Amino acid sequence: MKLHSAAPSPFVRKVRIAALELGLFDRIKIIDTMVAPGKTDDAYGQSVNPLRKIPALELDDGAVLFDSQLICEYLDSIDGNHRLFPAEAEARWRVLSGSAVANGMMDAAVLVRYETFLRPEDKRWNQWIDEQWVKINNGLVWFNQRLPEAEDSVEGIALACALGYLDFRSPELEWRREYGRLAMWHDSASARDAYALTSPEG
Ligand SMILES: N[C@@H](CCC(=O)N[C@@H](CS)C(=O)NCC(=O)O)C(=O)O
Repeated sequence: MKLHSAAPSPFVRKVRIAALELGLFDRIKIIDTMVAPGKTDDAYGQSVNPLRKIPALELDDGAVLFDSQLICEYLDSIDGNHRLFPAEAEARWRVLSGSAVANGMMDAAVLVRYETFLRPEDKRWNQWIDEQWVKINNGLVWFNQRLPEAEDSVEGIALACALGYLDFRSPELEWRREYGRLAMWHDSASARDAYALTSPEG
């Protein structure tokens, strides 16, 4: 399998952690793919992912899976033990709700990055940026009150990637000062091999 990737992407990190946790990482070849606005690889949009987003996973039979959540679910199905996506209904809805919030925090953080780092300064819209930060902060409040039950569910993985991306791109946020429970949870999750091996870079 080939995973279209970029080292700083929190969504790619989510898939890499999932593959490491499930013992599937050695079956995946990493392909560096450029998708940042203004620098996109057109051939990738035409032949791999029409949305030109990463991650995308090309299977050995040529089929392509996109969106980190779907790729994680696929990897979990190869493993067959429902480690990332619980089978039992109540646990499953809880994990899927939490991962939707964590994925949304990552979306907002990546959009802020594009808006502040890539968009020319005279074209920026500060109110829109502030609204993305409100989503991120609301997510921090929400998770601080409702920690994931497992560090290695798709919810736990997505939350660790969202928090790791905030540390990486926005250390000035200092979210740990207000969200002590979440900080303790993140310290514990980050000690797992799969998390430590995939710290964001680039
Ligand atoms: N919902 C997607 C989001 C993926 C995503 O936004 N990836 C970013 C890189 S971190 C990207 O491809 N950005 C390029 C673009 O939005 O055009 C997923 O979970 O895989």
